[in-house]
Amino acid sequence: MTLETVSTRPIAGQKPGTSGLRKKVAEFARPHYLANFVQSIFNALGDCAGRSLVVGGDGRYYNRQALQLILRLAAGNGFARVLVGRGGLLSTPAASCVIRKYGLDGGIVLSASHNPGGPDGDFGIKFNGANGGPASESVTAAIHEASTRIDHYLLCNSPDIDLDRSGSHQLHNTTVEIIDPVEDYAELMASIFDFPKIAALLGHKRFHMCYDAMHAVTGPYAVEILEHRLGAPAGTVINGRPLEDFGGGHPDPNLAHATELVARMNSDAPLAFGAASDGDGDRNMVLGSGIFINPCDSLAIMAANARRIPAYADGLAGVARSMPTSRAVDRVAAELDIPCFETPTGWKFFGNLMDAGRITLCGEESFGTGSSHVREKDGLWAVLFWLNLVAELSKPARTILREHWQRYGRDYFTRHDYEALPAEQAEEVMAALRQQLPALAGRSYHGHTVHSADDFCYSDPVDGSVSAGQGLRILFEDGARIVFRLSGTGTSGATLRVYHDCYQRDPALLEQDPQKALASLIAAADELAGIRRQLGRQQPDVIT
Ligand code: G16
Repeated sequence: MTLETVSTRPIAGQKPGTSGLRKKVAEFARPHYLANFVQSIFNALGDCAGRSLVVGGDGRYYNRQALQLILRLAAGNGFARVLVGRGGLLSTPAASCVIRKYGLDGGIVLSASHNPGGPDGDFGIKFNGANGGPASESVTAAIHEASTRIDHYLLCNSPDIDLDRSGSHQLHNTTVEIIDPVEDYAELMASIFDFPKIAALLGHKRFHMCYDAMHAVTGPYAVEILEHRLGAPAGTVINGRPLEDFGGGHPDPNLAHATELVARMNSDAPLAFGAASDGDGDRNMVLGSGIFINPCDSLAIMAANARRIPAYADGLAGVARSMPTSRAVDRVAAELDIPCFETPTGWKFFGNLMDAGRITLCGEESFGTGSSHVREKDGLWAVLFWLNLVAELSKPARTILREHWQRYGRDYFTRHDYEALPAEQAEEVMAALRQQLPALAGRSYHGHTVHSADDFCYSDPVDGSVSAGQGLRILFEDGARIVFRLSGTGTSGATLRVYHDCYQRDPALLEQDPQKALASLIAAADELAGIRRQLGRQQPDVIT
């Protein structure tokens, strides 16, 4: 096995977005593309000799080829130890778990999350640090900077290794260990939740549930945990086999894409509980019988009931949510008298708060909730949290949700996405809106008078770093809010996200369709940004 230095040149556009570098498969498969980026990660880290890493992915098309190349690069760069999930699989939260459990220096996760896969689909790569969490903005900036200066990468000329069998391989000075991707994570879950109680619930003859793994990475995790360890009937997990193209589906756990789950929930024999996860297993959607539990509400309910879960029995240090997420959790935090932080979109912003012990739970409207057990959002963890709660409270999920609204009021929330916009046009709309911000206070739009407006800027309370330009916020005098921002995870053109939320306390008005409850705010957003007028879009592509 020889080591080789391969000459290369910088490739434009290797700038990580909200969550790593996401591009079309065809782009990643271009000569030197992946090797350049991985070497740039290693260059940003400094001397890699003797360091350790975990590598795995969501199993999408190109996962295996990418893994083999990354192992050669890791060996070329002198890593001492690389752990790899068997079959090349590791969910994002499981990778975080492995980094923390084995004290590794970091990890590389191959995934484009909920984006579709296959030869014409998307691929992605992200780097997590020694705390198990997504690289901070300063690290991703250093990686991008390295990618603009790269002139060679270091490769070990070794044959492909068998990813499907557990065991050890030696690539030059690097020991590669193929590990069970599920075991460590399943053990962690058993240490957090009351497994016997959940098992009793799942064994109850009147409790029927369904978990849709969407042919993505959580299939093996859900089968092991829900069916094998907790005794749910075989078949509880549907679409459980990870496929390179996710079976042609879009592994995004929402009402539009988790169609099989939604059909089962609404069938003649409706289920009591349903859940789904995304491509890499960090997102979750939770459904009660006949009801969708909005992720913002889910976070608030978790915070309000955390003490009922064994791992959180002593209470929460604090909570956090991303800025566009509704303020439902803020109300719970106020009642519990614990701190509540508002961060920019992106899980990486929660890491410092968790490492400093300032928060225990956090979440985002984008179907992500998690806790300090790892440093990623965690789909299956959220599902187990809900099951534990249903078992502990002896109440259906829908009742838990309704009682929460009765007690705290309801934060109606909806996000409208306008996808594949010409990037320039989207930037123009945002720039025009940004310019208007100082003049908006006092103006009325469809019955809502603007109280204040700004471009969200976050100062990290732990390290003092400042992240500006994180979304345009329009706050209204009646407490309603609209947020506009461009997505940092898309791969075609630009995606404009418009977030709307308003608060309702009237007990008689808590069960409305959010699109109706927010109709005047949706109209206000259109007028403010000129979505129909300037973008020529009559309706959003996706509503969540
Ligand atoms: C990633 C980030 C999340 C973020 C989401 C959407 O999730 O980890 O923090 O909320 O993207 O980001 P954007 O609005 O910029 O597209 P995932 O599940 O895609 O990795």
